[in-house]
Amino acid sequence: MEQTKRIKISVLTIFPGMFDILKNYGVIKKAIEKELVEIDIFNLRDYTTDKHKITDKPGYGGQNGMVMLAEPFYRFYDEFILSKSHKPYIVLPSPQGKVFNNDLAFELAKKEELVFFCGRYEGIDERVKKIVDKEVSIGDYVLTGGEIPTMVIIETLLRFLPGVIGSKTSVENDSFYNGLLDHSHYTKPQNFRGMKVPEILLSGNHERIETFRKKESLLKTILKRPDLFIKKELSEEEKKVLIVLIQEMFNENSNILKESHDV
Ligand code: 6GU
Repeated sequence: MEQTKRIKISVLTIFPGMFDILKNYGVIKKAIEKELVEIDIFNLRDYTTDKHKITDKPGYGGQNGMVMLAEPFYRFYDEFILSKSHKPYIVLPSPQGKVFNNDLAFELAKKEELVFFCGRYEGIDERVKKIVDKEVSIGDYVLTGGEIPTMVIIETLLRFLPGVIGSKTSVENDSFYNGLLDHSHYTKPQNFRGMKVPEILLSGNHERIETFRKKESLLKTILKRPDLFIKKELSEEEKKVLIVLIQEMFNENSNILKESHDV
């Protein structure tokens, strides 16, 4: 039995309804049902102080656009966070944050409790950042709010919780987990519109299949994401697979070697 770890996630947003999409489908819905994760959505408007429940005002300094007020975030912090014995880890999705990747998702998945502050419009009053543990960006482009990035981050980190994805090996084989892209996948039929499944996958020889997949993973990474390959520390086994791959290429195409000698 894999050890069960539970994680509690709270989200503060002016659009609570957006998170129905995250909570009501597929793997995350099942994870909630299995009580591996609790996801609670809080409406930022419930933490405003005026009768119109205003969450933003024009920014100081003559800039265009609205800035989200610090007060509702601090009220949530005082009421919800300070009351706890263990302080949750607060994430602020923002284009100015550390760029999100699998390693950061893995780190976040280790926390017992996470809170996401979703900003909108031009931004959030800078003073909110004082109570934030980490600003996280999902890439070098700008979205109108933190809700979709929050969902991206939650979905990614939940895949690392034991029990959320059916088998541990399918998470470990995923792209990026070991610094390489995933190998290709096929299902029935064996011949689809003239395109055949590689024979080796039908052979039943698990060792050869494993080597074939490692070769594919290495080759795909080199060809499609050389930046990842440069950062990758190769294991002895991976080096052996690469050697065989290169040997095979040169055996079939031995001209390359000859030409380079002829120069
Ligand atoms: Cl986390 N927020 C917003 N608003 N835009 C982004 C982002 C986050 N990451 C990339 N672009």
